[in-house]
Amino acid sequence: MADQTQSSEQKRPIIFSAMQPSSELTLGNYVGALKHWVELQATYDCVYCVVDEHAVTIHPEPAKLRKQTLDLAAMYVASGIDPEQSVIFVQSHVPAHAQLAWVLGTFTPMGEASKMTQYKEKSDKHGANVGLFTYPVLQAADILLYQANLVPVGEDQKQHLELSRNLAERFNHHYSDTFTVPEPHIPKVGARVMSLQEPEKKMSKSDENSNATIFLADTPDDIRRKIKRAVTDSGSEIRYGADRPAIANLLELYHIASGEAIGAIEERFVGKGYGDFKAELAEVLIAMLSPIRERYMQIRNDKATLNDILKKGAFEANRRANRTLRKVYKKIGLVELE
Ligand code: ATP
Ligand code: LTN
Repeated sequence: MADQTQSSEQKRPIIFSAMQPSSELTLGNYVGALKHWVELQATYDCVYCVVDEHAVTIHPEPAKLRKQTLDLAAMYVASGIDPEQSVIFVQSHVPAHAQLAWVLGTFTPMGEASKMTQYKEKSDKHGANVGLFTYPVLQAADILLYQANLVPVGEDQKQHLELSRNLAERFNHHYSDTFTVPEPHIPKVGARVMSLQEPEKKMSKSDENSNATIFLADTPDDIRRKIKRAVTDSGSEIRYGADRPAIANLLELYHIASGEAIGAIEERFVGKGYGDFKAELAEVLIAMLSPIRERYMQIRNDKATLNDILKKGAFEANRRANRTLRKVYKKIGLVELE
């Protein structure tokens, strides 16, 4: 068994991705990220992390951070990430992330770090600190430690990925081949779930309007209520079009949840109204999300199993990460004791 893991790890290309435990997950996080992460397990050697050290850059309440870290890990498993097949772990359980980030920081020109747009947005909102400034360097350490070939992320993370690539290339060039240069893996259009209340905005966990966002932990009744209240476009046709952003978003959700082609859905609803369409949409969404919610509640309430999953993940992640870190330390001239 151990040999099998070893050889598949060598053969299959490596995926690394992560989310911050900064709040409850939404349907957008599932459709735009987790669902892909689950599918990628069939082809890749996957490493999925809960980045709690990134989350502390804005000083969340400690009890809340602890809870949300375990919530997110449980949601990974509930969504279908298989701890027997993929590595699931918490960033702070692997000291090598902070250790490599230190080294990579010395290869990051001030000018390059200053260009990061997420830093500018976050420091406007939360006040600037050095941790927020070096956030993308820690992100590069996350990725490079595992020799990831591909990193599935949203469009907004492209700039951070570019920094990770530059750092890998710079280090490899300065010393010798050490890091795999990672490629971003950005889902195709359609993987952007829009708000149910303002369809020109993406669905976001931080939306103030509670009807705008479906959370993965929502009950079937919550989902029915939110879909019923979702805004629609003028006219009454169930037709996809760029001029009809609200209904286009709902049709895409129907397509994602049921697997039925958008054209076929449109045809079935010719002559029917929004009411019928929304009632069916709520049911297909419930069919997709209910098993996740049930598994989530089961795993989240089974502290011992969740702890074991994260312990096993931390063990494997430390093994892989330390292999890379040792190489780096050796190349830059740090003394290794006999
Ligand atoms: P916020 O709502 O506070 O802006 P967020 O929900 O975008 O945060 P992130 O931690 O930035 O949360 O995103 C985690 C992952 O989920 C990213 O890969 C991101 O691309 C994806 N994601 C988030 N919202 C959506 C959405 N509405 N549609 C598709 N993918 C999404
Ligand atoms: N910055 C990312 C979260 C993140 C990440 C990573 C994503 C931290 N480290 C490594 C991919 C790979 C975000 O805000 N979504």
